Amino acid sequence: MKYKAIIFDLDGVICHTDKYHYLAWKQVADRLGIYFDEEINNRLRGVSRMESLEIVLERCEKILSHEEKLSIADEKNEIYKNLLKDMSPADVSKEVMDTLTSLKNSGILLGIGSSSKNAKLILSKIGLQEFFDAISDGIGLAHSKPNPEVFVKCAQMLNIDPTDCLVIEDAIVGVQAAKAAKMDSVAVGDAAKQDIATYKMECFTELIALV
Ligand code: B16
Ligand code: MG
Repeated sequence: MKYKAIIFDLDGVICHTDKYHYLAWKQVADRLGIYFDEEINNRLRGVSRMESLEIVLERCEKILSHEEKLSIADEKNEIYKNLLKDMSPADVSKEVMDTLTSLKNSGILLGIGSSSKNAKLILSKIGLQEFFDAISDGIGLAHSKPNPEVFVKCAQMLNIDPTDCLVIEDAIVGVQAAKAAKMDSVAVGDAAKQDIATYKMECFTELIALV
């Protein structure tokens, strides 16, 4: 096999809660009278909650204190978590589940590298909290993607050299983070619209031939 480990981004790769991030930010932006649309939401992919808030606030004329910003971020997170409440294993497609199972059976190590502080909550809802060999999430992360920290931490947890890892990402900042970590990457979804990753993938099952 070409790689010893695969590190998956969570949102936009294993499951799709991007629509919930959009709805939650939209509700908060509307309350604050700030313009927000799907194009702005696309810039939030892979970006931490507080950095996402700064992007949302680019169109806010008022200067907010750090405490006010924390409170808005909490408000958004409560709305988002409420939208996650009905998630279940049915939110993982058969194609993704079959591919993950086949890779696991091949003996390659599987990790998660997500910017989300809710990653473990989401994984438990979709029934995959015990599936991965390592989960590197947004909790305790000093730098958000495109910084390589989240992927470097995952490689350390797996006890694997970064150059032996392959990252699967839907965010452009995520592909940049993989590159900065000296890892090859596969772009899906939004990230696949640009030629920045090592590979592009339209269908998840293509991954089996890549590793
Ligand atoms: P939270 P990923 C990222 O997850 C999302 O793509 C991004 O939109 C979100 O702002 C970020 O998590 C932080 O999420 O507010 O739950 O901590 O794609 O890196 O799995
Ligand atoms: Mg993502």
